[in-house]
Amino acid sequence: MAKQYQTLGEFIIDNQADFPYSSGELSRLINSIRLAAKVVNHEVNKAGLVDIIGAYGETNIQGEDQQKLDVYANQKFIQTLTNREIVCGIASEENDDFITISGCNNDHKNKYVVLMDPLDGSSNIDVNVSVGTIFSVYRRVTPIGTPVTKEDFLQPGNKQVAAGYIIYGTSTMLVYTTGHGVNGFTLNPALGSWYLSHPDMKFPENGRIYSINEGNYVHFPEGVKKYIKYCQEEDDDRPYTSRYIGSMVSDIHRNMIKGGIFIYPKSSKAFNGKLRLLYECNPMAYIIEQAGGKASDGYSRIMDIQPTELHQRAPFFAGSKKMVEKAEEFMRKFQ
Ligand code: AHM
Ligand code: MG
Repeated sequence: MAKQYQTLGEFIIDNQADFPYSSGELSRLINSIRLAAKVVNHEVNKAGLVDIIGAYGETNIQGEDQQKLDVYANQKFIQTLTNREIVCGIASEENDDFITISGCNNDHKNKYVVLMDPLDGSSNIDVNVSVGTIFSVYRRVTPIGTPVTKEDFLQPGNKQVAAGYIIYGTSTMLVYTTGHGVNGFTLNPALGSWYLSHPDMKFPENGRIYSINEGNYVHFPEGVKKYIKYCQEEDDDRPYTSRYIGSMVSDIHRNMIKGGIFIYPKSSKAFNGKLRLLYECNPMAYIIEQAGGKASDGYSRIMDIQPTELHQRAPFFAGSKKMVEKAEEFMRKFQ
């Protein structure tokens, strides 16, 4: 039960019983994430002040330039997650392969794997626009006591035990779910504490915002083109409003509060779209569904896709249930 002025620490303790497995473990895991988030937030906040913006000079597996803050955030999250005896493996957008964490006795006894995008929307850093961190947590499927394998990471989204995002925006928020609704905490930077500011977040069933990179219009499938035209038509509550930040975390966070749909479809240039299934689409889909929204690839549920690759991409249609259903209707009709 949400209480006024509750801190994240108090909230975790009060809600430990909600976690289906060992409650102490989840607390330690969320604790390490909240700590890394504070450290990264501190660095993101002074991005314009010190010489930390700009390209790092290397490219990641997707061939994209890595920004210095991407690398920094990646290191901080890996460090803090490694220090607690709870995570046995980490997969990150910034690492070609997954990382094995053996535990201090080198016994591979830890039970959870974390998949993350340490700094999503990082092209926005240089222009002082909100960025985010996304994380997804699974229980390992290989036997405890053995090193993690790819199988532990290639689980469908419906097997997630926790997921969340951090948004480094006008204020910094941590929003997460363990399968019992979605709660949002805002960081008080003076005190360094997270306070429950958005208890039991709900995606409005319908909305009036559509978020899509319309610059790619000519490359979109017919169903998406027709849906965009539908959003722009005059009728009842339409035309809708177009809002696209280019940071998925921020776009979806806004739509969750105001009601809307976020689409990153496949296109004639990118057959599976751009966003990564395991550490971008799945965790956001878990949060969205837990808040009463819907997330699909245009035809079926994102969280039911069986992954085959760590960095695989998926088309993403996510947000207010009625809007996603309408977009799917167009996808089916104009296949
Ligand atoms: P990134 O992980 O390399 O930052 O890319 C993901 C981001 C999303 O946050 C955002 O929705 C999308 O890329 C924007 O892409 P585009 O510029 O093609 O619209
Ligand atoms: Mg990303």
